[in-house]
Amino acid sequence: MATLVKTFMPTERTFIAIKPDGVQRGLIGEILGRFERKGFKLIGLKQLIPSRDLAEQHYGVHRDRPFFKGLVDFITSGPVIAMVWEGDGVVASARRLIGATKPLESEPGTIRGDLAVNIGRNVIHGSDGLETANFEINLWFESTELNDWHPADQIWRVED
Ligand code: D4T
Repeated sequence: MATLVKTFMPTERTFIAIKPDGVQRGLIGEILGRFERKGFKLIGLKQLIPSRDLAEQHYGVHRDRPFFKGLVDFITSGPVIAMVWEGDGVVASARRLIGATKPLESEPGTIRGDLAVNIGRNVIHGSDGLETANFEINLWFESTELNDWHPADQIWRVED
């Protein structure tokens, strides 16, 4: 029974957000289920309507792009589901689960490939690298909003 009481090392974390179109279209459960079924661990989740300041910081790298204002208008237009997911390789894996930025080029089986058609309404965001993930988690969440916990079935997901 020693394997049942092993301690789990902290692992990688990523920031995922269901955008206002995903919330309005009733896709929250569908999207959460895909990350749960994959075997990643949800350690933070909240619904909020992002402030303009938060949205502009989040999309700061796109500040000079022509779509920036429309993007900020869109992301602040209604509730967003902000999440932190944890697991080995979760940053890159989440990007694969999400699919390409342009939904018409996303593979079937991915979230955008199955659920979206338009780049400006692509239902979900996922951090594009480890550094971005750390920045975005700190931007959207207080550390007290994140929970360390051990799923009861963890030994069936991760080998010793
Ligand atoms: P996000 O950041 O929303 O997960 O998207 P990606 O990481 O997949 O893609 P991105 O940073 O290049 O784009 C951010 C965001 O801007 C929208 N967008 C992008 C847009 O409306 N028009 C465009 O031409 C581009 C390139 C969609 C996603």
